[in-house]
This record gives sequence, structure tokens and C-alpha cells, in this order.
Amino acid sequence: MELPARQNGDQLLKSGELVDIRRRLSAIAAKHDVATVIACAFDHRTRMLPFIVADVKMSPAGVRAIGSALVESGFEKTRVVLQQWNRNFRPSQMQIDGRLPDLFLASSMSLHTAEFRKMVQDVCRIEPSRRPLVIAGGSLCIYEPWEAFYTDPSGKDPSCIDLAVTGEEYVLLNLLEVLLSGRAGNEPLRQTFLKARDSGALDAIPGLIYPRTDTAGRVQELVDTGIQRLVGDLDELPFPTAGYSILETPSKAATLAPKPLPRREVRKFTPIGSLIMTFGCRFACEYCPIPAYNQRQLRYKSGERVAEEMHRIFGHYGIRHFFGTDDNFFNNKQRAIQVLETLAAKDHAGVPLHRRVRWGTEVTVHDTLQMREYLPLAHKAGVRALWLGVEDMTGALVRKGQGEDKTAEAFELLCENGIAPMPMMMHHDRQPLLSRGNASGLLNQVNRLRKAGAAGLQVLMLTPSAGSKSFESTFESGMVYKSVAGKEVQAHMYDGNHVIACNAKHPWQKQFNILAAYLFFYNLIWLPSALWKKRKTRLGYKPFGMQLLGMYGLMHTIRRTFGWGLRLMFGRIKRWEETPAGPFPMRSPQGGVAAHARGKWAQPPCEQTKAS
Ligand code: B12
Ligand code: SF4
Repeated sequence: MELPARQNGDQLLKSGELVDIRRRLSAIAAKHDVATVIACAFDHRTRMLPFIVADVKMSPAGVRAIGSALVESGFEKTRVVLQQWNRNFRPSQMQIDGRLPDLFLASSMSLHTAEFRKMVQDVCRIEPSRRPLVIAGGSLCIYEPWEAFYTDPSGKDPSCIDLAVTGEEYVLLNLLEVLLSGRAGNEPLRQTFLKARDSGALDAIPGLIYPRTDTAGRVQELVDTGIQRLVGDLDELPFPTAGYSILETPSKAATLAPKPLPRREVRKFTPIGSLIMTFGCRFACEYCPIPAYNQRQLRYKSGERVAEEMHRIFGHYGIRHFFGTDDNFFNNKQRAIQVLETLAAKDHAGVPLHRRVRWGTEVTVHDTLQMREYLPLAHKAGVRALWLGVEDMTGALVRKGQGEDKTAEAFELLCENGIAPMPMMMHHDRQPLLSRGNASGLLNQVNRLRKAGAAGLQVLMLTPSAGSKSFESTFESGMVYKSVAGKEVQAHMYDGNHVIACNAKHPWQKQFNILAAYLFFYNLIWLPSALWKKRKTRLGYKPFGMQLLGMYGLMHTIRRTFGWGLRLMFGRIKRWEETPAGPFPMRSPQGGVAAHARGKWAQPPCEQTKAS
């Protein structure tokens, strides 16, 4: 089931509101000495192809965005800790400015839930009267918020977050405005929160979920204040520069360093900077939750603003490589051209900006072909690589204007313009490894893409994605595995690298097909050929570099998934018969259906009692 949208005309915040709230909060912040630690959960078992470098060398935009929003609202005592770099971090031992923070914010994607829960268990070791207010956010909370409210599936350990944010930075700022306006003196912020929750003051802030607990602190039900309003004009977002200035220095310590990562070292640890440029996509692939999350809105930053962000981040931190966090950058041709034209015309200290910075982002084959005459402009604007959702070239899985010839044409055009095409493929039950007389086979397609100029490769198994149209039907059809050979399918395995949803007779073949595709693409045969290609194409050393990286990543992929392949081959597979919906009843503040609930909880509370 997809996330619902707010009513037509009410999906977006009032123009200027995200800027105004920061101004209002800055006035309040001066009276409250609030210290915050924001932690990003990361499960190191997910480190393999195709994300082996981007996962740790690109500090995630989400926690930096939240950090920037706090700093720009006057809360300067804020630190961002990445488990990617600080895997021993223990929130129970954190201190900022010599004291426990008032706020502990934890961000997680669904596949990092195990590490997220360990952090929550640890912060709950701090006795309740001293404990910071614990708030969770990120895509885990957006799509499956109930998962953030328990740390122990047996229910014995009641450790739990105080609140989940199911939206973006505005929701958090709105919450802080309400809390700080009602805070009595310097009382602990968690105390203020409990009072606000019990008085109903949080119910008018869309985008929150809070628990009702029993006297032992065990969650009884979750109250969902509804779907957030989105910021429409992304130029209103805080500048991302501040987020880089509050990053915790990478270390093996459980505690925090007295000072954040020095400015001169930022680039060493995060040589790639992720940058928000657009949000949303006009396609409607049934396995993708993105259009619904964005309430079918396309949201943009202006070219001027994107250029200014690159200029500042390069100027402050020396970061030269950027990755747009777009869902589909070329989706609105006019806006894309506007950004490209602006970037192509800008300079940094007298040198054209495109000579200083390079960037890449995600697009589709269809939209790339629509932009064919602007690809030279894209190159001039600094674009050097584009990740294209090819999925299955024949369109057997989804048709979004890719097709075999069209894909090859788009790839060739990109290469001619010095932009490396990076195909993102999706392997699925109906796709053979090899085919004769047609292009349906996975290796046939990889070979075609390689010949058309693909510099890198991404092959993921089609995996159910929470918040997508097909999510529930995939579970209900019995396709999704609960356990294989006695090993439970855990959150970190929903990564597209593990075959965990499959109706094929021999699912192990699918697991090994993925390895075969990577082996076919990244190997010692193509390595010298990639070097040779440097003379013939405008892609420089990129294909060669990608080969080296791919071979390194492949070793990790084999190490992490080969055993799973064997389990699939010899073990018994147990499957889900219904969609997991979490252990807690959910409702709206008025007692109606909760906007984020799933399965049996996605109905009015009176019906839920009958169902359970
Ligand atoms: C860039 C990106 C990546 C990069 C990440 C690199 C990096 N280190 O940053 C790469 C390419 C490596 C990547 C890999 C994967 N990704 Co990815 N990726 C994205 C993408 C396109 C942008 C993420 C981003 O930076 N967004 C911009 C920031 C600002 O948004 P945000 O993170 O959501 O944060 C906002 C809110 O969530 C909230 N927030 C976040 N944290 C917190 C915390 C608190 C306390 C609060 C209050 C609020 C809050 O405020 C933020 C500001 O608005 C998103 C889709 C999207 N458009 O968001 C998918 C997405 C995050 N990826 C996703 C997935 C599934 C994956 C993969 C598993 C691959 C796959 N099968 O698709 C791998 C996992 C790799 C790994 N080991 O972690 C899913 C996650 C779904 C889920 N339920 O968790 C997303 C949402 C796409 C989707 N809908 O399917 N990804
Ligand atoms: S084109 Fe990409 S972002 Fe758009 S709906 Fe399909 S999978 Fe999602």
C-alpha cells in the first residue's frame, strides 16, 4: 500500500514557511541552551556492490540536512555522528559541551534497523530523569514507523524511542517550536515533551507518531498525527554547508570528541557530497514508493541555488564531486535545462565552476533521450556520470520508455558527450541468465550495455519496497521469505543483494545469477580493455576506475552472499503469508485510521480489535 497524500491543495507548506520558522526559532533558541546529537544508523553487513564506496565516502544528506536546519535555527550545539565512521559510538556515553544532550535524534533506513535498535537500547540505559528526548526519523520512520518503537521483538526489554518523525526537517522544527514555547524554565526537554503529548499539543503537527505506554513503559498503541506538508520550493531549505561543520570525527571511540571534524579534513572522509536538487518522479513503477511519498509533487531547487551550494561546499571544504539525490533529475525538462544552463555559466573565483566540480545523478532512459540535444550542455554544467534505471531492457518487468535499442542509443549519446552511463538493472523471476535469439537474458543485457559504453554496473534482485503499490500483494502472494534453512531474513537483507522474494523453482540460481552478472562485467579481461577505451571515448579513466572498484566490491559481495546462495540451494524456505504490520495498534489522534498504518492496523480502532 502506498502512503496516502494530503487533500488536494494542502500537500505543500505555505510559501516561505520553512524560512519563517527558522527565524521564529532563532528568537526562541537564544533563551534555551539546547544541545543535540544526531546519529545515523548503519549496518556494516550491507557493505558490498554496487554501493561499496558511496555508502561510507558520501556523508548522508538526511542527517546533515537535519543538522543544518538546527544550526540555522540557532541550535549551534549540534553534532552529527555517522555509524559509517564511528561504529563503536555509544549514545549512553555521549557528552556535548561536557553534558548529556537534551535531544538525541536517530536516523535510519529500513535496512539499518538492527543497528538503530542497538543505539536506542543503549540510550535507554540512561536513567529516565536524565535521558535526552529520543526522536527517530529517516526512511525507516517514513515507511514503517512502528519498527522504530521496539528494540526487543520478545517484548521483554521496553526500551523505546519517545517519538518518530515521519517527514522532513519542517516537522522537527514545528515540534521544537511547540515544545520550547511550552517549556517551563530549564526543565528537561523530555519532561516538556511528555506534558505536551498528554495535553494533546502535538496532535496538530502532521508528521509525528508517539506512543501511549503502560506504567512499565511498554507501548500499548501508537498515535499518528498524519501525513506531513512538504516544502514546495526547495530553495527554502537550509544551506547544507552547516551540516558539514558539525560532523563527528571518525574514530573507534564510544564517546564523542570535544570538537567536530576540522574543516580541512572534511573532504578526506567525505570526498563525495550528496546534494538535494529535486524530489519526486512522474512515472509510477509499482515497486517504487517515491511518487506517493512526494504526494505526486515534483519539487525543485533553482539553478542559482544549486550553483551557490556547490560553490560554497567547494569553497569551504574542497569537495569537488557531487551526487544529486534526485529520484529522476531529467523528469521536468525545462527545470533540468535551467539548472544546467546556470551551472554551465557560473564560475568559482574566476574559473568556470564546471572545471572545479563534477557531478552525477539519477535519470531514466526515456528522459535522457528527450534531453539529447542538451547533453553537451549537461557536460558543460559538470555532469560526468548518470545512473539510469534500465531495470530489464526488454521492458518485461516495467515499461518506462527504456527498450533495448533506446537504452543503447541513450548510452551511446552519453558516451559521445563525455558522460559515463551507469545502468541500474533489476533481476527478477522471469529473467533467465542467458537467452538465445532475444535479449531477455541477464548476461545478454549486461553484454549489450557494456558494448554501448556502460562504465559501471548495478544489478539488484527485485525486492519488496515498503510504501510501494505492490508491497502487500507481494507478501500476500507468499513470495517473500521469512526464513531460509532456519536463518531468519533480517532487515539488512532487504538490500536487493539477497534473494529474499522469489517464486522461481531454484531461487539459488537467481542469487548466483547476480554474481555471474558482476563477474561478467568486472574482471581482469575487461580491465585492460577499459584502459584502452580511454583513447577511444571521452570517458577518461572512469571505466578503468570502475573496473578496479567493481572487482574490489565483488569480493565483498561474494563473501557476503555466497553462503545465502547455498542456503537457498539446500535449505527449507518458510514464507510470509501476510504483510508484517508490527505489534502495535495505530490510530489518528481523533480515533480514526492512522495514515501510516499497514495491514490489520490500517482500519479504524474498533475494527482492529475484532481483527486481532
Ligand atoms: C542517495 C541515495 C542512496 C545513496 C546513499 C549514499 C549516502 N551515504 O548518502 C546510495 C546510492 C549509496 C544508496 C544506496 C541504497 N539505497 Co538509497 N537512496 C538514496 C536517495 C535517492 C536519496 C537519499 C537522500 O540523501 N535523500 C535526501 C535526504 C535529505 O532525505 P532523507 O535521507 O530522506 O532525509 C530527510 C527525512 O527522511 C528526514 N530525516 C532523515 N533522518 C532523520 C532523523 C530525524 C531524527 C528526523 C526528525 C528526520 C530525519 O529529514 C531529512 C531532510 O528532509 C533515496 C531516495 C530519496 N529521494 O530520498 C534512496 C533511499 C534512501 N534508498 C533506499 C534503498 C532501499 C537503498 C538500497 C538498499 C538499495 C536499494 N535496494 O534500492 C541501498 C542501501 C545501501 C546501504 N548500505 O545503505 C530507500 C530506503 C527505503 C527504506 N525504507 O529505508 C530510499 C528511500 C529509496 C526508496 N524509496 O526506495 N541510496
Ligand atoms: S522511474 Fe524510478 S523513481 Fe520513478 S517511479 Fe520508477 S523506479 Fe521510482
